Order: sequence, then structure tokens, then C-alpha cells
Amino acid sequence: MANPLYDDLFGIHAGKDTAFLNLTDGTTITYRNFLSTAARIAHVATQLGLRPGDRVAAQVEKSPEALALYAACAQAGLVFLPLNTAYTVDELTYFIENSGASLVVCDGRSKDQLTPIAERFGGRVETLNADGSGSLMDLAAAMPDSFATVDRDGEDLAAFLYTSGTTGRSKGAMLTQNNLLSNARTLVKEWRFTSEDVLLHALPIFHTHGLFVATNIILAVGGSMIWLPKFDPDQIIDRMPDATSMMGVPTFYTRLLADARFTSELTKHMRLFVSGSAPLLADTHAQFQERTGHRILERYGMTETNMNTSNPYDGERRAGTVGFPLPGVELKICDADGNPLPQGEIGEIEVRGPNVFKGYWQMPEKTAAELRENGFFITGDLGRIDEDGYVHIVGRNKDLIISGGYNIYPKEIELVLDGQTGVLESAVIGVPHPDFGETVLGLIVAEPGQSPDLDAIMGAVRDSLARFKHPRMLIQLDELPRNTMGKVQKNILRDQYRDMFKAGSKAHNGRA
Ligand code: MCA
Ligand code: AMP
Repeated sequence: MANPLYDDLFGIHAGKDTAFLNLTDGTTITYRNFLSTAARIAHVATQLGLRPGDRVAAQVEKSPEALALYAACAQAGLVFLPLNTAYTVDELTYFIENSGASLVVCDGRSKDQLTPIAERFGGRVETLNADGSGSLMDLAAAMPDSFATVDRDGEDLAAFLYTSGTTGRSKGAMLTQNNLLSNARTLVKEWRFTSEDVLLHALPIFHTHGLFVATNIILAVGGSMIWLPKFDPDQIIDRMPDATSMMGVPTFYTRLLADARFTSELTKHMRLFVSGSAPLLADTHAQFQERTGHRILERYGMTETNMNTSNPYDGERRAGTVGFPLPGVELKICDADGNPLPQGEIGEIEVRGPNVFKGYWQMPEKTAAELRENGFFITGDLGRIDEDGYVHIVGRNKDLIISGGYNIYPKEIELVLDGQTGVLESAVIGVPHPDFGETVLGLIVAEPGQSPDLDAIMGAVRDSLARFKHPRMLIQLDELPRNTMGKVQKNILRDQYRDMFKAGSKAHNGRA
């Protein structure tokens, strides 16, 4: 027996004294040191009583130890469940309960709030702070630095990533070892990664992009990363001369282009810039090429599927498209019943392949609604394939806002707004934003005779939802536009408010 995920991404580097993580303080963590830390954490988890298949939820800042926790879960056969650091206690309570996490690893500042919640659902809490301190690492310090890797099958679960939905309830996407490994192997080949690569890593590690795309690729080839805690243009510009490649969401690229220090000289030795998680404007693509001479490589993926398509490494990287289906991934443009449409027509994108997840944790009916029996996953994205085979994403068949690469489901915010005093109903829409691509606008209708306190409503939103989901602005309307079926016509609202956050415009809560 073996453990494919651990063996192929981590175990192959055992004993190597080559650099894995280059930190902002100038120090380097070698593969050997990193794997020792992971082994110690794996011992802690097993000594705390965790068994293969148990879930480990982690809401921690980005650090080498946070990444070692992922490796430790792989080695001990545990299911890793990374969580956005912006999530509030309300949001975390749901994830802890739904996943049944046996261990919750959090920042020391959240310990008092999360301990009773974890215990209520049969788990426990250990802490891991941004500087690598905390009870998890205190326990780890006393453990041996090697651990007998737990046998796992490629079809065993490796991770849960929670993704919201149109009903407002988050779903735990179950990803297997094979899902992660197959995608990493494909992307290594497609994007020509080697052990010589140094990836400038400024993405968060609680989502697919930063963890399973960027990090797994580097692990698969034994390369190294410049490990930045977050996206900071000063640090990116400072460290770019040491890198060969970078991955980012479109906001990274628009922010870099807004900085005069970002020049062709600074990027001349770089071999690859990848963009994804949200649409890259053709204009950004063009400006980037003009400034640096590099053509950004845009690709398309999802939490449930990892990466599905990519523009070519060699050949034309066509702006405004997400390229071709990756080797091993089948992609079709369909009608609502999954029947392929004639070439060139717009329809729903469906994908099938070794990258596609196993389903949503304990939600068979939601799994059945999105994952067909024949293995095709209904992405909810609308697209077409042009005459040269490039896939274009032209819209979404799902009520989703993507702000700075983070997904926001309006229903979740509407549920909070609808529950506020004096609010009859609400509609939340995404409108263009110069920095985040899209941002959140909340529209509310008052109960007859009431005048809701918009500041108090924003206070309630702050208490229950992560910051990135907060409406940038609340507007009170007399009524919401509806079609003859009574359905709110969000397209009309989106058209009406599309210039709300144009560069330079100032927006305030208030009555329309
Ligand atoms: C931070 N804020 C945001 C966002 N990020 N608000 C809306 N949308 C956001 N994305 C809040 C902050 O809390 C802050 O609130 C205020 O907005 C301004 O913060 P700022 O300093 O500008 O933000 P930042 O810290 O610089 O972050 C912006 C960012 C970051 C660098 C674009 O959001 C980021 O790293 N995004 C990457 C997301 C990602 O990895 N997505 C991949 C998902 P206040 O002013 O109150 O303090 S995986 C995926 O989608 C699929 C699978 C795929 O294809 O990859
Ligand atoms: P997530 O749920 O975070 O996995 O986000 C997946 C969604 O992000 C997809 O369904 C798309 O709507 C969107 N997405 C990812 N990459 C791209 C891209 N390159 N262009 C347009 N949309 C994208």
C-alpha cells in the first residue's frame, strides 16, 4: 500500500536540503525541515486521537507551519479543510458542525470563541498563530521528526473546500487524492514547471488557486516558492527579480499595472504569469503585454473541479478566452438537459475528468443536481467554443459575484438583510468595480411605513458575514423590478447600477 498524495508531492523530497520556502525575513525552509515539521504535526494529530478520514478544519494565517499542517493531514490520512481567515464565528460554526471536524486549528485570538463550538460538535481546538507559535506547535516540538505515512487509496478523500450556493447554504466539496494529483501532474506538463522554478506566491492558501494549483505544482516538481503572507505590491516588486513565475487573480495584475515600478526590466527574466479565479479583462491582458512584453496565461477552474482549461504555453494565448480543455478533461457546451449544442453556440459548460470532485459532503441531493450520473459536472458557467477551439466564458447561469477572486453568493447576504428590522425584502447584485472586478451592492425595500436604519443593518452584516461579502453600499428602493412570474429581475438592477463604482465615483448608502 501507499499514500499517493503524500508520496508524490511530499515523500519524494524526503531528506532534500534544497530550498522549498523563501520567507520574507530572508530565511529559507528546506524540504527536509518542512517535512520534519509536517511529521511532528502528524504525530500530534494522531496522539490527539484523530484517525484516517477525520476532518481537520484550519482557519489560520498563511505561514510555513500552516502549509505543513496540509502536508501532515496528507501523511496521516486526514481530510484537510482550510477556511478563509475572513470568516466570522457564525460562518465557522456552520463549517465545524457540517464537517464534523475532530480538530479545529485557529489563531490564538479565536480560541476562546471557537473552543465551545468545536466541543459542542465533538471536536477540540489547537492554536497556530501567524508567527508559527501556538499550542499545536508547542505539542509538535516534543514529537519525533519522522512519521510512518498512513496508507491511503487515490480515491480516498484528501480535502474539503466549502463553496456557497444559490440557496445560501455552503457545501463541502469532497476532493480525492486523485483529483488533486491528476490536476497537478497535468498542469506541471502544460505550464512546463521544473525543479528550477521559483514561484512568487502571494495568494491565500485556503482556496484551490493558492493551495492546489500553485503549491501542489511546485511540490510535484521540487521547485521553490517565495512565500509572501499576502499580496503586497512592494513585496512583489522587491522579490520579483528572484522569481521565475507567478500566479494571481486579475486584481493582482491590475494593481501591478497601476504601479510605475512594474516594468519590462523588472519582469524580463520571468517565464510565466498565470491568471484565474475571475475573468481577466482583454484590456488588462493587452496593457500587461504592452508594459512587460509578457502575455498572461489565463486558465479556468472551480473548487469542485480544480483546473479545467488553459491557454497554451506555446501558441497563442488568446485574450478574453480561457484556452482549451486540459488533457484528460472533457468539456462540452450543453442545453439544460446536458445535450451538446452545435459548435459556436452559447450554453452551459459541463466538464468530466479525473479532476472532478466526488460530491458534496452529506448532501446527496445537491450532488445529484450538479453532478450527472455520467460523470459530467454542471459548472453553472455559460460559454462557447470558437472556431479554433478556444473556450470563452460569456456569463454565469448561477447567481454569483466574484470580487477580487473571492466568490460571493447573493442569497447568503439577502438572508441577512431580509432578517433586519423594517426590511421587507432585498436583492444583492454584483456591479463592475475597478479594483475587485465586481463588487457587492445591496438593494432593500422597507416594510410599509418603516424606514430601516441602514447603518444598523450594516452592523448586523458585519457581525455575521466575512468582510469581503459586505455590500459596498446599501440602497433603499420603493420596490424591486419583477417579471410576470414574480421573479426579481436582477439583470435590470445590474444595468441600472453598472456605473456605480466607476473609477473615481463616490458612493454612499441611501435612498434611490
Ligand atoms: C479584501 N477585501 C475584499 C477582498 N479582499 N473585499 C472584497 N473582495 C475581496 N477580494 C476587503 C478587506 O478586508 C478590506 O476591508 C478591504 O476589502 C480592502 O482591502 P485591501 O487591502 O484592498 O485588500 P487586500 O488585503 O489587498 O486583498 C485584495 C486581494 C485579495 C489581494 C485581491 O482579496 C486576494 O488575495 N484575493 C485572492 C482570492 C483567491 O485566492 N481566490 C481564489 C479562489 P477593510 O477596508 O474593511 O479592512 S479559488 C477559485 O476561485 C477557483 C478554483 C479558481 O479558478 O482559481
Ligand atoms: P470557485 O467556486 O471559487 O471555485 O470559483 C469558480 C468560478 O470562478 C467558476 O465557476 C467561474 O465562474 C469563475 N472563474 C474561474 N476562473 C475564471 C476565468 N479565468 N474566467 C472567468 N471566470 C473564472
